[in-house]
Amino acid sequence: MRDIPRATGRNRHLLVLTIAGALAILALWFAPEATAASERLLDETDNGAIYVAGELIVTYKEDSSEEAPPDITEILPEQAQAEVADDLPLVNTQVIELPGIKDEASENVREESLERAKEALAGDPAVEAVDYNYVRRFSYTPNDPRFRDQYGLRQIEAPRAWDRSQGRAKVRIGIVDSGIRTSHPDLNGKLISQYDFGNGDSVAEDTEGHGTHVSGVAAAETGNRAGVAGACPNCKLVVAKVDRRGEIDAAAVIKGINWAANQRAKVINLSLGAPGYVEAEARAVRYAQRRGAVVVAAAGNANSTVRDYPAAYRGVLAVASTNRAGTRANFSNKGNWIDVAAPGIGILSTAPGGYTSLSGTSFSSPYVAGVAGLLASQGRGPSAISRRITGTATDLGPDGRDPFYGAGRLDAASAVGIR
Ligand SMILES: [Ca+2]
Ligand SMILES: [Ca+2]
Ligand SMILES: [Ca+2]
Ligand SMILES: [Ca+2]
Repeated sequence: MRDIPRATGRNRHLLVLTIAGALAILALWFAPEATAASERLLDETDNGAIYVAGELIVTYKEDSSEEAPPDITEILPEQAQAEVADDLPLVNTQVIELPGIKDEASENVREESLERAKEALAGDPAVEAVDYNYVRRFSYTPNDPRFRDQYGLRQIEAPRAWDRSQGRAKVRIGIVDSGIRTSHPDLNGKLISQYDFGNGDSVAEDTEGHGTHVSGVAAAETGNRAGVAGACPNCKLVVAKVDRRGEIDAAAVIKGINWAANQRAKVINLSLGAPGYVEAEARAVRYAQRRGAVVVAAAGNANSTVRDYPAAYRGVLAVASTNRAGTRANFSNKGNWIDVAAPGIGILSTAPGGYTSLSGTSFSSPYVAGVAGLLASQGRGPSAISRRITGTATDLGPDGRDPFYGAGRLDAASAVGIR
């Protein structure tokens, strides 16, 4: 009755170890700098409530409060390795941790084992109640005054995602674009490094306003009581300027991608493109991926099925635009090479002289890049991030993957693991 069903038999253990070993190797391969297990392992009840895996809150009967609580851990079988993790004497309660259950690889086995343990403990006469250590959250709404005008962040469920993760400052998003206004009050703490490949100097001044806007969509200073919020509030930026007076060529883009990868960007955003395949550019994308960066690109604004590059290179997340109503923006390119969609009409963000609203797939792409930054902050590598972004998108238009929305509209909350 009290037996906790976990991995039974030696073969099962070996299998679990082998899988764990393989996963560890994969994790290293995809994310050499990933800090795995940076967040607590969470499980879920049948009705969707989320709790800390392998933990129980045991509350003793009030009349036993004069005495020390009984050693409740003895009730459980040895494999559960139950131990008291915390005492809460004012409510006559202990937090019990069960590493033998927590370390179980299978979510189902973990959940069933903990339920058994919960029932076993609840049967003890000294025990009043046994509960899961349910997760509670801050309801984070940023204090940035213009946040109310950022419908795009609400549409992609960014505020709910931020309850789970606001990103980490060690995660750098590479912006390969027209540069950045570094003195902007909503960007001035964000820049790690910059280079100007258009003019061949070390200052990526933004004369177009495009890169400043894109930078803000991805990672504007958030929660600073100023201006707008960014999709990845805590991510930092490395910015490559690749235009010269607004003109861009593939050679400059290649240099920008290479540089951003070498600056250890975990995400590279390319809000630029046009038709015309360049092998070296495809190779620059592969180099960046090998260095641990996920590459995200605007699908283009020609309302065309002709492939835009870099968006259509293999492995790049090609981002189409949706509007405020949640349907396709009429300029957005289409085709089976589109991966995902994000808001792209009337997007408010940082401008060299303040703030402005702009439209285009250029401003959809950095939403995806920002959410990729949240996912990189959770320790995921480029392939996992791509799969996560497309796998959790909200299906729009024709059922399933389609040429207009790809997998659907970006859902930041689902992507970071909030259901
Ligand atoms: Ca310059
Ligand atoms: Ca702000
Ligand atoms: Ca793609
Ligand atoms: Ca669809």
